Parts: sequence; C-alpha cells; structure tokens
Amino acid sequence: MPKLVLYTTHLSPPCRAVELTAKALGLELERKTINILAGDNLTPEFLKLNPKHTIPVLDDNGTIIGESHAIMIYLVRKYGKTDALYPSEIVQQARVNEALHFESGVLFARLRFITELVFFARKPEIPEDRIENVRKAYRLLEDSLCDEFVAGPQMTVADFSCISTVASTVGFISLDKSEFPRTNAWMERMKQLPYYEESNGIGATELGQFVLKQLAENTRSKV
Ligand SMILES: N[C@@H](CCC(=O)N[C@@H](CS)C(=O)NCC(=O)O)C(=O)O
Repeated sequence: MPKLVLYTTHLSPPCRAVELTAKALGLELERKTINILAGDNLTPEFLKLNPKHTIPVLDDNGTIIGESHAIMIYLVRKYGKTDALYPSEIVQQARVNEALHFESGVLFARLRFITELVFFARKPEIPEDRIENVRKAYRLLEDSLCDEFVAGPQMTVADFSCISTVASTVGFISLDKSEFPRTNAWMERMKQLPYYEESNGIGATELGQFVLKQLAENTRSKV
C-alpha cells in the first residue's frame, strides 16, 4: 500500500472529491487536517508545499500535487486497476475533462464567490446576484446531464468533483426536484455509494450548515 498523505478538511468540496476518489480506488489516505479559517494554509511550511495556499494537497512519497482535479487524475492513472474513473479513450476522456472544468470554473467558482463573502468578508447576507449565479449553474448542470452520470453512462472522477460542490451548495441554495429532476436523480445515484456519506455527505452537510450559522453570526455582530 503506498503512503499517501492528503492535506484536507471535510468542509472543503475539492478535498472531499479526492477522498471519494481514494475510496473508489481502495486507497488509504493519511489525512492531515488543515483549518483554513485558522490560517493553517498560510504557514511557511504549508506554503512550501503549495504556494497557491489551497487544499487539497497530495504528498505521494515526496511527489506533491496541489489541485483536486489533478490529484484525482493522478491517483486513477497511477493506482487504478482499470481506467474506468478516468478513461484513456480520447473522446470519453474529453467528456470527463469537460465536466471537470465545468466543476472548477462554474460550480465551485460560484460556491467560492459566496463562501469567501460569508467566511472572510463576514457579510450578513448572500447578494441575490450570487444566489442567481448558483441557480444558473444548477440549470447548466441539469441541461447537460443527459446520461446517468455527468460525463456519460459510467461514473467517473467528474462525478466526484461535481457532487462534492453541488451537495454542499444545496445546503443553502435549494435544488428543487421538480425544476431539476435529472440532477436530483443523479445525486440520489451518487448517494448509493457505500462510502458516500463518510467521504462526502457528512462534510457537505456541515458546510451548508456552517454557511447558515456564519450568516446568522455576521448579522448579530453587525447590530
Ligand atoms: N481548483 C482548486 C480549488 C481549491 C480551493 O480553492 N480550495 C479552498 C478550500 S475549498 C482553499 O484552499 N482556499 C484557501 C485559499 O484559497 O487560500 C482545487 O480543486 O483543488
């Protein structure tokens, strides 16, 4: 078994995406918890690992990788017994890459535009245009979900990436079943994974609740 160290926290969607991937591959991770709100990611030691000061960061016996999408692909290519989670076939791989970039550039970016305001700028409410941007992202996901999974009929790392963010956002911006039936069905499918709750469900729920709690606290401290 390789010695894989992951700098991570359950609250972070990209960290959870990597944790889902590791579980799917049967890999054990040594988790080192990084508390971003306490500034653990800004220490000189951490900045040496990742000057971009983001988590997750993987340390695979001295090989350091500091980006969830890159880490997931690395783990599948290096340790996967098959290429199912990140297909080698060029067209299938392009579909997975497309969904990974959608997660990074749209789904996660729009969540982060909110969490930064709530946790760091301490805003008492989420501006309506940022909520609307998330709803538009839900719509884009719904309209592109024409198969069982986000990049086709098989589950891939793109599903881990997208579910980590969407399951977090729904904690404070609802994803109505009648308006987004395909997305809700896909989420239910992902929840069937035996390791889903441990690797993603608990942390996603925690993040949603934490956003709501922090908004209430920001409101109180404004008064
Ligand atoms: N595209 C990156 C995004 C990573 C990211 O922004 N992580 C957040 C936590 S969810 C973080 O580390 N923020 C701290 C910072 O930017 O200083 C990935 O997927 O790894």
